[in-house]
Amino acid sequence: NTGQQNILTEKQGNVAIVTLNRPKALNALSGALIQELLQALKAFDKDDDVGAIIITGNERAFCAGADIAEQKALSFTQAYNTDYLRDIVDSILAIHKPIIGVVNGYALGGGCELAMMCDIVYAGEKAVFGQPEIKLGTIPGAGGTQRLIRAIGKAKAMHMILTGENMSATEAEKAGLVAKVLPVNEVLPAAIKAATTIAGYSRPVVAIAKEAVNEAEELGLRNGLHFERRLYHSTFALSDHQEGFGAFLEKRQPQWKHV
Ligand code: CO8
Repeated sequence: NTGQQNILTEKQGNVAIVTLNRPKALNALSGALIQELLQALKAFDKDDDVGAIIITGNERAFCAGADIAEQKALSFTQAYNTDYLRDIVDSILAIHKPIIGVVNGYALGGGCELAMMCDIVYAGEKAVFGQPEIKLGTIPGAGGTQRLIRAIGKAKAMHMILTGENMSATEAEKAGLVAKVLPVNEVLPAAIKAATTIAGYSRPVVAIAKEAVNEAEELGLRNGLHFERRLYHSTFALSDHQEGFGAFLEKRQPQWKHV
């Protein structure tokens, strides 16, 4: 896509890969990069060939956060009126297909927040997670104070946000921020494999499962269980449900129609 200057996109089978590509600024989230990223995610979400999406960076940096140079010049009113933050948080929440974040190198500030906006995170052994905004005289602005506490608990989240200290990939895995840590060269292939597996299931069922899990962040247990049961029962209306149950009983592989 010739309109893209800050990201690269490709498809491998039914998996779409978006690679942040502003290496000179460690993939910092400029307004232009955010726009391209969101455009690509929305296009892949609509693309019937795509069953899962990967967001990654390069070996040195997944993403070093908001573009500090771009943000420095903003007044309160300009920052308030800048839609980047709201756009990125709301738009990524609205994507139906699962997003896997593949993190090598720095995932700092908005970069750590972007990783947390992904549904699953795979990290390379040298990945570094952090919310260093405090060192710049600000606080996380795209979910850091809200999502980190849910991912790793108050003790560690508060410590990270108030000290600005980073967390290694191994620590992040132990704390529950990432699903898997792998050697640097293996992490993207492993994520593509997982994404291919996910893309091989019924698309509406995958989307419903993602929705149910994400709703757990919003609802109390009783309402969450109720919401889950409603979605569970709704899958009975899918022809893929008939197919999946039938194929099991007939001891054959299911042929999903994604309806
Ligand atoms: N913004 C703009 N440029 C950046 C950023 C950034 N966040 N991070 C690095 N760069 C640039 C550097 O200025 C440098 O450019 P140049 O070569 O022209 O001088 C280049 O990338 C390479 O960086 P370094 O020379 O600093 O590389 P080092 O290996 O010495 O250090 C670090 C790497 C430790 C990652 C260091 O670059 C760093 O600390 N970066 C800033 C990290 C940070 O503070 N991030 C938080 C930003 S605030 C934020 O994210 C608020 C969240 C708001 C939500 C975002 C959604 C829009």
